[in-house]
Amino acid sequence: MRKLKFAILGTGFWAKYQIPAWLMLDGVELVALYNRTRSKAEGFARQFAVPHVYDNVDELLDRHASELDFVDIITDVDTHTDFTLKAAAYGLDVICQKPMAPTLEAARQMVEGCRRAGVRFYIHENFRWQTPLRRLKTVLDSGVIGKPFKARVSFCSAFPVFENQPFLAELEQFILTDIGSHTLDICRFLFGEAVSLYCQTARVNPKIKGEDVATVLMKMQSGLTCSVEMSYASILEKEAFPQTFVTVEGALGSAVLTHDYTLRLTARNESGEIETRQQVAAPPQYVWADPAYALVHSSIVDCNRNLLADLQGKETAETTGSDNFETVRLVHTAYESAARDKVIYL
Ligand code: 89Y
Repeated sequence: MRKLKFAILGTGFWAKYQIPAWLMLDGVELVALYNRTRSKAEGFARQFAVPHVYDNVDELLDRHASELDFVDIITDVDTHTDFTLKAAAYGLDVICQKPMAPTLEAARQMVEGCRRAGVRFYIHENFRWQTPLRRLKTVLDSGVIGKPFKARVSFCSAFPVFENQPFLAELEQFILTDIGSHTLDICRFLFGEAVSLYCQTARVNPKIKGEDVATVLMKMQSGLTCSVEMSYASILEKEAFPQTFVTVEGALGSAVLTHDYTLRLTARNESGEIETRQQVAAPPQYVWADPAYALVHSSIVDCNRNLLADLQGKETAETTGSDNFETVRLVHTAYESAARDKVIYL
């Protein structure tokens, strides 16, 4: 099968992992890099033998659109809409990092713009591709704990996230866009769509602009109630970054995803006694991954593989633009709920 040619727009923190993750897959060829600071893109080009470097997106698209199949946008959120629509205007398929856009309206423009241009549009949303979460989904789908009626999804940490990603401290809307995009997507992945949502937020760290704590309560279409907590202000006995913990209670048992990728299943055994079984769903290890982020970085490979399979017409992508629009809707509904202190019906 012909290799799909692509360009990466943005060579900041995430490109360090996104590029080697792409290079693990057969079927793609990285042709060009863009970064507003050219020297950074040049460094990556030398490291990964990428032939072309630009500090102007229009120039890159103008020169290479005819040979490219898609672009992978890994810039900060403020440029996502502009770059997506530019690439779509050249007839290129687009992959864009989460969060899709700074506002729901901008996200709508991106989905609509790509649809009108007749190009495929995907969001690189990788948390749902983490090994322990995939294992949990398999367990829930097996029916072993029966119909889930209640769940808790938790991402609480004191990891110094602003050291590696200083721009996060400048966001007026921080944790719901940065981590809520992931945790609320995990809820959709595991439990389907929501019908109502209530949210409270707080800012504990005085050095950042946005909220660093959020608690969301959702009623899902299935009837399940789901509480989602996220925080970067949580000084806990055992730091767990970047793990998401999940507890699901079903009519026949419960599933608990906890520290160190441990999944505990509790249900009645054949003799009717309640029994807990444990398994460990550790992520694959890659030499290029930062050990502190290994769980997240390894999931980039599986996310990219799924998007590539869709581009090649072999599989359906999970995180298309229109699917992820529903996650963006939850994020912004959460802000609205917190601002109005009201339950919002979706
Ligand atoms: O930006 C975030 C992400 O997508 O995963 C973890 C992170 O790097 C910090 O919250």
